[in-house]
Amino acid sequence: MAVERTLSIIKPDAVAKNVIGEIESRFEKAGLRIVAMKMVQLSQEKAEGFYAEHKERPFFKDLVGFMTSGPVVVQVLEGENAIKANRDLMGATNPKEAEAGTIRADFAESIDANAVHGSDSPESAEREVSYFFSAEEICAR
Ligand code: RTP
Ligand code: MG
Repeated sequence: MAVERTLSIIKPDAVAKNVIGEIESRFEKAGLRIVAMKMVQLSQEKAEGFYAEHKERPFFKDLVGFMTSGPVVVQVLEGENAIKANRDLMGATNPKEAEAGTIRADFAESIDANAVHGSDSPESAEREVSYFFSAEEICAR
């Protein structure tokens, strides 16, 4: 097993619900470490660039509108198989399909307001981590 880093975002709905700590706790209990973290209000441009892979999709405008609707917590999680481990903790994109006990099953309202983001591959993790953090902002153990 390999130690990986992945980008995690606590989305505006979960920040508004005041469940940042409960979500972080799930990462920590699963053995993932937070090695970089900040709370930010995304600009439209920053959100569009982040989700550029979806720019031709019908939900793109709503997605960008939602991601800029309030502050988010952006963080780097580190651990064994961190990319998949985080996706497993998150649950399915649509909370109605998310397994019981996952973050989206417990905290998300809808496919749009679905509480968290997690990188979906080593390539996207690398791109997404460097989209938000410089090397000096990541605190390696
Ligand atoms: P994320 O990127 O946010 O971690 O979510 P994901 O990998 O599970 O889903 P993805 O396919 O990358 O889609 C990104 C976000 O777009 C919204 N979405 N809406 N209405 C729809 O059919 C639809 N499909 C996707 C979701 O909020 C999803 O998290
Ligand atoms: Mg995705």
